[in-house]
Amino acid sequence: MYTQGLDQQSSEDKKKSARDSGSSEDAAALAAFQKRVEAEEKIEAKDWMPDAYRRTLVRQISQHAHSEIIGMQPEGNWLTRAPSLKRKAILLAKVQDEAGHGLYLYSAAETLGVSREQMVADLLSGKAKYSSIFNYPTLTWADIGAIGWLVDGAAIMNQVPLCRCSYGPYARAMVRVCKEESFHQRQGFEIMLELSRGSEQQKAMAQDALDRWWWPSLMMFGPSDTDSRHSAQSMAWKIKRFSNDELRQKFVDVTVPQAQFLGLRVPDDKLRWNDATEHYEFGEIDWQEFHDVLAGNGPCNRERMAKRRRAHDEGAWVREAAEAYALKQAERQAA
Ligand code: BYC
Repeated sequence: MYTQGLDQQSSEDKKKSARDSGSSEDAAALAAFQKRVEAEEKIEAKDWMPDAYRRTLVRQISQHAHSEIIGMQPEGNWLTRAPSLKRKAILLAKVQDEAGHGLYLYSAAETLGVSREQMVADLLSGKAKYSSIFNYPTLTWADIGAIGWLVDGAAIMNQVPLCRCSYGPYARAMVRVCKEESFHQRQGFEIMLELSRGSEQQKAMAQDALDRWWWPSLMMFGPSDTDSRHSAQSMAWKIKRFSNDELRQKFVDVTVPQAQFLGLRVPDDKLRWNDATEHYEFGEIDWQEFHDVLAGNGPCNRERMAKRRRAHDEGAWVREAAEAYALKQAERQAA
């Protein structure tokens, strides 16, 4: 047993130094890994994986987790102003789900060897990104409808394929996240339906929310394929199953008929159905706006980060209490 352990250790060491030195064993390990990915085998936490695959996953999963956590803020803004007790209970459940998604995703990223503390530090220092969409304000109750309908709708389009991601822990976390996102999307659409069938003023609120959230929702899918620096490699590794533009197109094709059903106008003069391609054509996205938001200069970037930092500081006592409790439990068990 002991010898076998040593043998395994030394062969692992050999593999590692071969990888580090970029020798032919490195190429063999990469080829074997790619073969597993092609065969649709799930890669698990303890399996060998290329460093770049690990880094890509940590980047994407932690960005996804941060998006869920920051994403609680725009809707949280309406918890105390929801128009009825029922609406408040539904919204509260949705915002709590988002906290839960953040936690599953941090756990999935931790399986790759990064600590929660490190990920949170990267968010708070501004090093790590979160989704651009959460840097827009929620000005009226209709924005809560638009977020559920459009933002969660876009999230589902992007995340359902992630249930088939090659990395097992991420793929499995996404199954439950997607089920919950489905409920979120429906509650948003239902708010929009009620408003668009209501008074002229309510209908105008719904239209105004669609006007403000449409283009930022299209930006959620990321840069166009020609500018997406990670897509080609992430698709080869089967982390991503569709390109940014493919998912954006699917979203437009599904969502435009929903807007028509609501009797609302999508704010795009170039939007038209193409019989030949059987897709909607749509206007050019304002990529300057997207880059400004990513650079920290969106309408609410500073507010969102300031609130997150404050919440983190104010929660210090909870983390300390949990650590003290865990220590006490461990001491009791040891005794
Ligand atoms: N916002 O090469 P690309 C939710 C960055 S939360 C900000 O295409 P990739 C919800 C990208 O990170 C939903 N940054 O990258 C919660 C990269 O920068 P770095 C959040 C963006 O990774 C609460 C650079 O641009 N969903 O549903 O191949 C309430 C180049 O892009 C954005 C996820 O996180 C953006 N929109 O593709 C309601 C899904 N787009 O890292 C709802 C998981 C791109 O090189 N993530 N960037 O500095 C993904 O699927 C992919 O990471 C993306 C980007 C499609 C977003």
